[in-house]
Amino acid sequence: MLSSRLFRQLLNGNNSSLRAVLVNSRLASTLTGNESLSEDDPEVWELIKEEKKRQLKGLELIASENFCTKAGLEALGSCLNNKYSEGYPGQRYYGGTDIIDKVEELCRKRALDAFRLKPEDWGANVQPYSGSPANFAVYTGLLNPHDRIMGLDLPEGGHLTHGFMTDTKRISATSIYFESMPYRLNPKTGQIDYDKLYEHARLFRPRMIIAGASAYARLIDYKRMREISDEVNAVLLADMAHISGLVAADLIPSPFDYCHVVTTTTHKTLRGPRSGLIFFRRGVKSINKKTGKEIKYDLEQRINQALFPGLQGGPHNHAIASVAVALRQAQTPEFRAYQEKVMSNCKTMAEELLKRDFVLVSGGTDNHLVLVDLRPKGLDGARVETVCNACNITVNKNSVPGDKSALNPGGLRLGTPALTSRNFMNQDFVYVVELLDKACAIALEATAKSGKKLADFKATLVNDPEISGKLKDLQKTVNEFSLKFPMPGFDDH
Ligand code: DSN
Repeated sequence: MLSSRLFRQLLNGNNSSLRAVLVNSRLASTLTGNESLSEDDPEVWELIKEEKKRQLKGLELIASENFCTKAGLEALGSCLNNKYSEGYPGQRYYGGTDIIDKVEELCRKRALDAFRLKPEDWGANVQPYSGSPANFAVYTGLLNPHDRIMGLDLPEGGHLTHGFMTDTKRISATSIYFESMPYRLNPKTGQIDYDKLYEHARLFRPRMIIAGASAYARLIDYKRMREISDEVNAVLLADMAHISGLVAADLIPSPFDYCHVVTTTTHKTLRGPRSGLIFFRRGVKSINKKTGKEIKYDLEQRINQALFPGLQGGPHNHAIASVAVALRQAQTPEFRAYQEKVMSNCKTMAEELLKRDFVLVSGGTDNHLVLVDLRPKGLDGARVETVCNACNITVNKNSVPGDKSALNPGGLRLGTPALTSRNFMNQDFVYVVELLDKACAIALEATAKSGKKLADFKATLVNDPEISGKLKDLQKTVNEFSLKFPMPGFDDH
């Protein structure tokens, strides 16, 4: 019997008559579906192994990334992927969904438990494919086209789906279908300017205000945001994607105390698979002053209908099961200890950066990330990201307040969740900052040699023997250091 690999090699070779014989022979049916990935598709297998090596030997500092657990990945790669189940538990458009119903119910229950919510006060939709679809489902369910929304401006730390547009273009669909007006940071403090938000909300009269961010190192004052929302009769939506792990661990103020609706991704601090969740209030919203009758929230049906059938099709049941796994983990003491370490490591990272004269937007951090303003050092995000990439330090360039161009931003966003999942401790982050500082020194040196153009800068990194030598040395140091640490997940993929 030919191995699948040899069979494929022969099939893909130049000998057309051999190919014809193989295709017509019973050998062509050797694909049983039970071949391992390495046997069935060595090309994809090799790429996955390559990516695993990249993750292992690098320093992952992208604040929104994490390493999903082996258990979570197992659920993700399970037979639940095979099942269609449009609808919700008990009301499906397909047969054979009894078990799927149980999986989804379990996930919904764990979603409430993980955030200490009572089912009479809150409900959860666990079907969003990720954070952006979750947000769009909330807008679709609760707003009319062209209703007004206010979110933190993207260049100030907000998210695309909070209504991002520029002077010349409506970039996010959330600014195409709805009218958006941003709120911003106080330039002096680097923190959300709630007074301005209040002033502008009273003029703009939004139907929804969004509390949430992608690159904000401070805590959000949900109480204040609810007061502003109430004043203008707006729904308050919290997008807690970045911080949901910290909220689940009860280490920072919870958006559930004040918001009407809460969305999140599940793969950032929460450390699950790539997916999304929506939480909505249930029960009594207010009492009618004239009649004395209770007025109930009507968020649940509107959001559920918007998500399905409004926007999505079949739920990703494998992802839902994997989210359930993450949500159970999120209720353990180990998870809380992990999140404490995420925050403590982040404090250490911020302190070490400040010691090395880096400027941090808002001056520090209260969560899992820091936003570094590189401009005072004569650097920008693109240059430092490029140098870091060449030495396997993975970061992302980020706008900082006052940036003129989103394509060439002046900042760098750094987060601790991923490396903390690899057991990095405070002293390890001291060293991580030392390595980052070395990368910045190389970036400065290359800038001095290459001038203003990014293309010239990139060419200098490759062509200047002194610079490329320093890059290689730094890469070696990074690799040797990173490879000492374990990583959640499968051994080689
Ligand atoms: N891409 C995510 C982040 O990096 O924050 C948000 O969607």
